[in-house]
Amino acid sequence: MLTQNLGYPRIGSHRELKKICENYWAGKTGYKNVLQVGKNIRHENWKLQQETGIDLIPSNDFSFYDHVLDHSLTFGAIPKRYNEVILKKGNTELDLYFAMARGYQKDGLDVVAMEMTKWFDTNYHYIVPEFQKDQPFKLFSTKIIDEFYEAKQLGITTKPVLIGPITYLLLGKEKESGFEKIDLIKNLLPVYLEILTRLDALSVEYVQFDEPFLALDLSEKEQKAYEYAYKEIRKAFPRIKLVLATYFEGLGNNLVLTTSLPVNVLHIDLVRAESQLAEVLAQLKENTILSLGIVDGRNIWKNDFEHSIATINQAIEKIGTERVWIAPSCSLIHSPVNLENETNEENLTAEVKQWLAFAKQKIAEIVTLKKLITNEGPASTFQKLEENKKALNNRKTSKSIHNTIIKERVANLKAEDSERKSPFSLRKIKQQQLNLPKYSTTTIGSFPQTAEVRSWRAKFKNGTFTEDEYNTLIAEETAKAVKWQEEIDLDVLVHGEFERNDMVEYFGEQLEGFAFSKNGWVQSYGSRCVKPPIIYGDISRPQPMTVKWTSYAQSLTSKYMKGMLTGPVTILQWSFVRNDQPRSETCTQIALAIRDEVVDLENAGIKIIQIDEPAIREGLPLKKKDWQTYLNWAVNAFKISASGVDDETQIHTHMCYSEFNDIIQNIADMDADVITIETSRSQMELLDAFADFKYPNEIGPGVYDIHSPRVPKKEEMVHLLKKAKAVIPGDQLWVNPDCGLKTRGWDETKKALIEMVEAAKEMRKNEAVLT
Ligand code: THG
Ligand code: ZN
Repeated sequence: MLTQNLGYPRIGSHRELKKICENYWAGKTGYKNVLQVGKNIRHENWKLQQETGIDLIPSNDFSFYDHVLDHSLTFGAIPKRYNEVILKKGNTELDLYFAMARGYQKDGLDVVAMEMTKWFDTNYHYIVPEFQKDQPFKLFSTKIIDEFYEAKQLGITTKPVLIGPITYLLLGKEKESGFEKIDLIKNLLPVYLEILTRLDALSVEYVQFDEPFLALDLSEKEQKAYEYAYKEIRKAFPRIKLVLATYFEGLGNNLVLTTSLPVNVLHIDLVRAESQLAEVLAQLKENTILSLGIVDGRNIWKNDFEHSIATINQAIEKIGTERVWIAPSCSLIHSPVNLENETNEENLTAEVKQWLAFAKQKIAEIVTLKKLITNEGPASTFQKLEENKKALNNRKTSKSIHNTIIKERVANLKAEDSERKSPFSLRKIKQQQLNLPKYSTTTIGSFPQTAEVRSWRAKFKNGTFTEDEYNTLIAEETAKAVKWQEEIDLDVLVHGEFERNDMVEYFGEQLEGFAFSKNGWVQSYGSRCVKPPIIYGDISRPQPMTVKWTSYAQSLTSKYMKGMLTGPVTILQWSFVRNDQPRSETCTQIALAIRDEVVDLENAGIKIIQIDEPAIREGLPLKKKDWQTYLNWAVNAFKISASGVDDETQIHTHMCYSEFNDIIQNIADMDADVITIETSRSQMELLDAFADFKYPNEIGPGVYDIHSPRVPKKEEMVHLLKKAKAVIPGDQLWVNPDCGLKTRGWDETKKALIEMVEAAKEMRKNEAVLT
């Protein structure tokens, strides 16, 4: 029996990677320092895993920005537009790499970044590979070989990790027509073989191929491609031990295919799909080793040792100890790094802390489980089992988890609680009393979170500022933002969210049933991280969360101030969620808390309230057969949160980061009076889904991309609005940016919004002339 890890967090235990990269991008540090920090993080991670006693330690799991982008560079899948970046004297491979990740605007060049999208159903974003017809591949970056060698110099023979060839292709995007990306396998495979040749020369023993697509729905052609690719690899390298890693779902319909692939070790996710164990054991080929993904890589709860031991023994009984390995369910990049860094009782009480395990603790759990099974550990190992039982029992019986009032409220929900009083057609008439112009202008909610605003919050948290001092500064900043929005003549204003850190964390901190860490950072994309709140108990709202700042902002203006809330599905999706009840139950509890907030805002005189749901699409199950169940409870949760108000109160929602074509019916079912969506990067293509569907409610298609500092011109936005108007009646349209502006600077924000308001005015003027 061996233990293996599939991947360790690479941000560093104190976000060292973020800091060095951002300094490098700002021109504040040199290339060598960046490489050195990367090296330090890798060494630290390898040593830690070695000392803990993990048998197979991964390499190539490190990345300066994103591991999918690493592969594109490795395979030489570099879009042509970066040629000039490569040719520029003095640019290194790292500069090219960051150019692909973030775009390149200097030396008179202006090259856009590659697209980014969500990694399966996680909150991690990867850089999408771009494929042309006949896309050539060649070994360009030798990162994987270099890192294997680097570890070997330290005396550690690692298990290099590669994204498998089929998953790599399926993650990419066809940038021209006339081919299918899966057919590129013939061009791609030789590069894999070359990498394996080089690793072979360095006496590699195990190589891990990540193929999460084996846990999704596959076409027949894709299944054939799997058979082809692994047969070729096996044929070329009979000696190297191949580890095939699947995760995030069960193998389902791909069970027979997967177990027939000629690999030495098959890894399966038993956290997401515990019930697949028996069928996999029954189907497994005679000599294949089964790696049990038993420690949750996607959540922060301590492993249940007793339960895991029973599962492991079930496998051992069937195939013997030698053929059973123990592992985390997936790479640990989705876990925060180290629970030991949580020393602040105010954030995380000792009670909750004893229920948790971050990446470092999960590694130790895997080793302990092996010792318990094989009986090879010291006597103290058994004490660990007792401690584990005690901690789990403490959680099960904790008084802070259960709240009978909220449980009863959920149980007593009626169908009418998730319906507005009247249908939209009637609400629309009543909402005419808001007297908003055609093509009303608004923003999505957040204004720039400048370094200064962040520093106030940091000073307040560390005690340098009193609460009064902090509140005064936030109030001034809010007042400035309100005044400025009035000056440029926006129709519906926002307060700017200067008091908020993150749109999920901010609510988590104010709700009962949530805990939050001080250092529990998880990579979201590149250098950007999030600190997901931890939902450990029944959720309730002890007091209003946003009424004070929203009312204050409303008191400064006679225009409408939009109340800004995060929706229940997004709060659920971007938090670590309790595993002792269904997600749907937790989501409904959050929905009730948000509903109460919406009603309180209405009572405070707020007429327009936005409930953001950017994560509703990414919450979709990975297999289509599970979609409807999810959509039913997710849409219902949103409706519970939105339906406590009168018809005259206008409910907005906002969505981004996804394609909506396949769930347009469900978006309509949410029945928000207005939806604002990200559309500008696709030049309004996305709106076609809404048009084809004859989406009945109002829509604000984003008219400019907020992910870039570029200031759009009025004419561009008028052009997009005309495009929108060609498919959606003008009186259904709003005018707004694609998304919140918190990552932007003030200068470009101001310029862009002035142009945007002018664009809306031009639309109105044109139509006035016509009638
Ligand atoms: N919040 C959460 N998840 C998200 C987003 C979010 N997932 C999708 C998308 N938005 C990801 N985008 C971002 C954008 C910015 C940042 C993180 C994710 C960000 N993070 C700060 C950083 O890394 O410096 C830290 C934030 C903080 O100080 O709390 O800027 O908006 N949950
Ligand atoms: Zn958005």
